[in-house]
Amino acid sequence: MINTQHQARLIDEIDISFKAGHGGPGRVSFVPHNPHGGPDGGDGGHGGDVYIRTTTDLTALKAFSNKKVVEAVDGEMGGKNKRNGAAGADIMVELPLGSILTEKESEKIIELDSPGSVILICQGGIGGRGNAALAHSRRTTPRFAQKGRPGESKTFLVSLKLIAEFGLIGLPNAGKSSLLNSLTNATAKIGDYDFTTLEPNLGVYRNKIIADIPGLIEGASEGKGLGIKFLKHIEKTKVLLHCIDSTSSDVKRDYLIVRNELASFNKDLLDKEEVILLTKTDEISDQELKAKQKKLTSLRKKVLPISILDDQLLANLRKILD
Ligand SMILES: Nc1nc2c(ncn2[C@@H]2O[C@H](COP(=O)(O)OP(=O)(O)OP(=O)(O)O)[C@@H](O)[C@H]2O)c(=O)[nH]1
Ligand SMILES: [Mg+2]
Repeated sequence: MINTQHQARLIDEIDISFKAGHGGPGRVSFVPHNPHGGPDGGDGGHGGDVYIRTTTDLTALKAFSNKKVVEAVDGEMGGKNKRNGAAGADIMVELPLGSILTEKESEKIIELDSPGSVILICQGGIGGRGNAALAHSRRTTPRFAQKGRPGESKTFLVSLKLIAEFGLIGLPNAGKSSLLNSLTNATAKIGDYDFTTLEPNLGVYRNKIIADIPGLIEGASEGKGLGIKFLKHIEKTKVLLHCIDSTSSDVKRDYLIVRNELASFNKDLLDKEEVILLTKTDEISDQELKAKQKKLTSLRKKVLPISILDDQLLANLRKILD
């Protein structure tokens, strides 16, 4: 679980059992008021299936904190007059993008890595045949019917590892969530104070996922601020978008603080492609911007001025994401 101070916690590991519906039993019945009418019991209905749909709502696991068993509906018993029983309703379960499902028994792994995709996780049992369907020339009046078959049932450990192509990182208040909202459909909370973001946010830009994670501070690797545990969510990203507030008095120091914390978590993060975004440039003069860009040149990284109030600068950033 990701530890946050004030807000609900983002659940990122949980056991969930899925149970598809049992097939309904077939019916034993005979055509009434007619001694030669024969059997007319209908088949049982199919048990409901359990499907999983991948959602970009990262908090979707919250729904399972009190409800760890998800069951589809059983099929109904077959009716008289050869009517089949109603099928049990299927159930659609939403799990967050980046979930890794490990089946407890088989240890088989399913990764949910494409938004909106739907998979059948547990198939409902077929309904039993009624005595009408069981009759044939040598057994014209069966006085029995089949039971339905049980639905599949599986238990998974669901653990969440965000899959994003781009990861927004930086000190608190650098403007990460504002950028996520400007670039994508996300509606992350924005605030002019540190640690507005307590849980990672995701946004989708042209089918590519951008993750915005809580701000890092010096000593985060020793647990300061919100810590660095959530850096696991950017381990899979291709490119880091490192936000540095251009109004800061020492942009290079800001950069190095965050890089140090990345290294403490996992040195491989340092080898990822990185673009430095000098944010909030509408708040400083052109001259000041030039001076600050110059301070960062020794890092040999691409440095891009950005402001959520400047469409041209935002367009420049979009080009990098395309
Ligand atoms: N003028 C100006 N203000 C900005 C810009 N981008 C962000 N801000 C402001 O900067 C403050 C911080 O923005 P956030 O997007 O919440 O920053 P963050 O990096 O996500 O912060 P944490 O979640 O605390 O780490 C807010 O008051 C924003 O309105 C910008 O381009 N120009
Ligand atoms: Mg934020």
